[in-house]
Amino acid sequence: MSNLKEKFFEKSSKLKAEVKSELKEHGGKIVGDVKLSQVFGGMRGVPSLVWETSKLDSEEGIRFRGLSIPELRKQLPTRDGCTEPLPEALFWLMLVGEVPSQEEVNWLSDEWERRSAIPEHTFKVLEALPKDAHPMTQFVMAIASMNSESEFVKRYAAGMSKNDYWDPTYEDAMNLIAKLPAVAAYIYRRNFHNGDHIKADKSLDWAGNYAHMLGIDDPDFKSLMRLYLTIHADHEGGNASAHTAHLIGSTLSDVYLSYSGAMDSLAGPLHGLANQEVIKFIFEMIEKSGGDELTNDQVKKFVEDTLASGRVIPGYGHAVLRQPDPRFTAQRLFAEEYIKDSNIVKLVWQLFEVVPPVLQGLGKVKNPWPNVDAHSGAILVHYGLKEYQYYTVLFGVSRALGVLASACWSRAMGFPLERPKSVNTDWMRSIIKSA
Ligand code: CMX
Repeated sequence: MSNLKEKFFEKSSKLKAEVKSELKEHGGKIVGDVKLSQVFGGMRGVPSLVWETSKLDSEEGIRFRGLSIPELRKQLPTRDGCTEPLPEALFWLMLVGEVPSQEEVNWLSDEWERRSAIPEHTFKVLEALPKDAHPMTQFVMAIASMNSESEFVKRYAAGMSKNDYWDPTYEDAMNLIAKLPAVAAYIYRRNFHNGDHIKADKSLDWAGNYAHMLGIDDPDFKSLMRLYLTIHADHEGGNASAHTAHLIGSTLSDVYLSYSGAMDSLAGPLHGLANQEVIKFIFEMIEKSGGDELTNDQVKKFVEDTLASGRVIPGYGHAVLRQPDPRFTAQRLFAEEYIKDSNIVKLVWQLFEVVPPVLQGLGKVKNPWPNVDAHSGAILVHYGLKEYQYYTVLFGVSRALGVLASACWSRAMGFPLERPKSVNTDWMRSIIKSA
């Protein structure tokens, strides 16, 4: 057994036993009230999920096993002279709660490379789809098609004990994460580079190799990908994609199917697809305003016109956050260091000045600040990745790290089938009457 798997087994078995006895004694403790407005309002703030890998604070933003994004950038191992953290290191941290050593991270890069082969039929599934099928449609189908490889499915069919569920889930999670960059790069090259595919460079790390297979070998772009794939990796359990994976996984569906479902959720414009919507919005603004050097008044007019047409401002607002998203700030710092002269990046910064007061003025938007999706596209455009229909796939490659580390925990802890109570409007009226 590898060091990582062994550590995970030790830690999860210990926590499982502790939680079992704590729940035995304290399981009846009341943890909060639920308001009717929450039942009808997308369950905001209702505590109903357990997620070990990260925790979101509305003011401070995300912490991965207690570490903020600036702390990750300082503490996680790096490589090749790049100062950005390696996503491998974040996965290790999320899975076992420890910052890995350089040697452990190098082991994980090699381990994912070793597991990265993609079944031949997955390419056939992709090739059967029209070239104009949205990249997220292709990503979802490719991931689902790889469930032929699931160790969990094989062992369940052979009659596995509940106590062993964690083991093939760990194997599936590691295998799926290892395969995602090559699948995602295949979709990109198929759609936008005439199917001129690029072989993996086995000497590179997970993110660096993904950049290479996309066809962008600039070392700065590799640094960006390491940062990008780190900061998008997890946002606690209640966000739509993570929650979808958790729900599907709770039926004992394997991680290929549950992660494919997660990607269906990520593909909505209120969630991960917002990254493509942001750059589309910026391109429209440039086209309508007649150039990419605009005054704040021109930017404001475009924002107000968008709102007046009944649309949202993509990249702004959040269901939990009430401050600028630290993932936005991390990308801004990157852009300030590497590409501060890009006009599109400058437009992102102008939007940051203009949008919050306009949204505040509407009097209903709970969070007028930028989220993670407000910045990413402008940086990608700078490095030549202009095909914005593809952007959510990048997000999806990253999100696997947190969601699949959490899937391991869910299996190890033995979490049950998820089954919340639904109600109808008659129930709501009876509650109002009885009050
Ligand atoms: N532009 C215009 N209106 C907005 C807005 C925005 N960016 N954000 C919120 N609002 C509106 C809502 O549509 C809602 O209006 P109605 O009452 O007329 O329906 C009102 O303000 C209250 O919404 P809220 O409680 O502040 O926000 P929610 O928790 O309901 O929704 C989110 C959160 C992200 C869906 C919303 O802010 C939004 O639509 N943002 C734009 C899309 C986006 O960037 N999504 C990406 C989020 C990050 C991610 O998951 O990747």
